[in-house]
This record gives sequence, C-alpha cells and structure tokens, in this order.
Amino acid sequence: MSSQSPLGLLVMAYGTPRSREEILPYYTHIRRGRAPSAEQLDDLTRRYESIGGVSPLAEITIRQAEGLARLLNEDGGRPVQLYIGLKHASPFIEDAVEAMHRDGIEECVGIVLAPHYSTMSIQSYQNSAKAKAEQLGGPKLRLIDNWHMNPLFLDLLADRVTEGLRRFSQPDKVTTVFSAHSLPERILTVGDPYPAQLRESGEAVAKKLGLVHYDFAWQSAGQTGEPWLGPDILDKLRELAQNGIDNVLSCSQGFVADHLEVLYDIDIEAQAVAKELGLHLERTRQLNDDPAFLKALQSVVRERESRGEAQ
Ligand code: FEC
Repeated sequence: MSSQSPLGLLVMAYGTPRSREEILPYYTHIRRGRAPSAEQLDDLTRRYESIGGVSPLAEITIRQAEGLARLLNEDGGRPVQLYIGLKHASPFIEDAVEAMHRDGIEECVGIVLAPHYSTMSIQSYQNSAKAKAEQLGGPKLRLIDNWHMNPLFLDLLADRVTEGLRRFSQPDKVTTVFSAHSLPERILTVGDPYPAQLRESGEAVAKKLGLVHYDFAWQSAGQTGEPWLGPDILDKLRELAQNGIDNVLSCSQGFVADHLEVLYDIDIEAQAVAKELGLHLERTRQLNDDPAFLKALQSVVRERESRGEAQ
C-alpha cells in the first residue's frame, strides 16, 4: 500500500435530533432502546423548544469535522478521507466504519469530539467502532483516548477563560467553575479516570492563568434514580453564594460545542438559579469551529497517527 493512500479520519460525536420528530428515537437510543415516558419526552421537547426547537450541534459537528479534515489535507502529511460517526443519531459510528470498509480504507485514526476519557463516554464510542471493524475485518483503528492535556487545547481554554473574566468589573474577584457532564457514581468503582482528567485540565488552565479562585462541578446529570457524580453545578452556585461569592464564570470544559447541555443547562437553568441567588454568572464561549481549536485537534490526530499501529 502506498504511504499516501488516504488515512480514514473517523470523527465521532454525540449526535442530536434534527427535528421534533427525531426527539423520541434519539432519546430512546440514549436509553439503550427503552422509550422514555410521556413526561420525560415532554420535558426534553420543552428543553429543545426553549433553545429554538433544535440544537445547533448537528451543524457544528459537521463544521468541526470538515474543518479538521481540511487542515489535515493541507498540512503536507498523509491525506485523510473524512467519515463522521455519531453515537446517538445517524450516521451512526457503525455506519461510518462500514462506509470506510466499503471505500477500501485500510487504516483510520478515530477521534471523539470530547476531551476527557470515561468508560461510559469515549470507551463506548470506541467499542462501537471496534466491534464493527472486527465484524467487517477492517479498517485498522488507531483510536484517541483523550486529548484534554493537548497544549493548544489548554491555551485556547485559557484564552476563553481570560475573555470571560473580562466581562466582570473586578476579574480577580471572580470564581471560575470548571465543569463536565456528570456520570453515574458507579464509574468510580472501576477506577474510571474521568474525574481526575477533569481536574487535571482545569488545574492546568488555572495554573497557566495564575487563577486564585476556581472550583469544579458536574453538570447535566440524568434522572436515572441512581447517584451521579457531584457536586452538581446548581448546588455549587448555591454553596458559592452562601460563602459570599457573587461573581462566577462557568467553563464547561467537557464540551466543545454550543448544544443543549450548554444553551439550556447553563444559559437558562443555571442562569435562573444564579438570578435567584443574586449571582453574576457568565460562561466561556464554546470552541465550536474556531480555527485555533481545529489546529489543536489536528495536532492530536497527527500525534496519534505518528504513534502508528492499530488500537
Ligand atoms: O444538543 C444536543 O441535542 C445534544 C446534547 C448532548 C451532549 C451530551 C453529552 C454527553 N452525555 C453524556 C452522558 C449521558 C448519560 C445520559 C445522558 C442523557 C442525555 C439526554 C440528552 C443528552 N444526554 Fe448526554 N448529552 C447530550 C444530550 N447523557 C438529551 C437524555 C435526557 C437527559 O437526561 O437530559 C443518561 C442515559 C440514561 O438515561 O441512561 C450517561 C456524556 C457526555 C459528554 C461526552 C460526549 O459528548 O460524549 C458523558 C453533547
């Protein structure tokens, strides 16, 4: 095989319903085939309605993936052929792997558009890709586990925090709260690295900026009847207010796009709680398809490619 034959670039992301009709199949897929109750479905539909009916995530994922592929195809390295695979919407990860196989792609680098590794997040994306590639007998997968400590990503996150702090009259009095999507507490029993990775990237940004006031929280926990990782960001806001803090910058460092978990959970839900508490709450801008973010992803992909060999 020529070294210049295209490398498959598998960009994996969460996926979102593209219309009101797609909310039910999407939610059922998230719940591993169990349909939500009418009440749960209404509640989710209401949340989508309050951010304009659909999430911008579908469009942003495409812009991120295509922008990344463009950079990789212009950097003089091995050309790539892009495949987008979603976890909970079509085209699914399995569809993307199947398309690669059909197109004769022999090797692929797979990246998930989420920085921190968890058995319940990145590993499940990877398991879907691996199972399909094994079933078909290819392509060979080089999967990226996490990229939360990529220096370009950390620089960009630090820039976003600096920009957010400037929105306050006294930036040195602001507490920055780093958050990521909560997960069921049972991940801790398998030594899941997710909480430590959230702390690691948050601490790295805080150190870079010399932040004195910063904290960590979880957001967007599901209502599944089992305990989820805490403290939840809404409780964290209450705790901070109780301790006399009145300026908070939220940095949802576990997410890289504007979507429901930011546009609703932070901009509407957390803002409402902040208002009740008399807190001034701002949030950092999401990375979306910022060229600096795509450059960070490009370096992550090239680095993984250079380490070679499958899995
Ligand atoms: O804008 C959009 O339409 C999609 C936004 C969206 C993102 C996202 C990211 C993550 N999730 C993670 C874990 C879970 C677990 C459950 C769960 C449930 C939902 C529901 C919606 C939803 N998630 Fe999500 N998630 C997004 C949206 N998520 C909608 C269902 C209703 C609800 O609870 O609000 C619980 C499953 C269960 O019920 O058993 C667990 C993790 C991430 C971040 C990493 C990643 O992007 O993969 C972890 C974006």
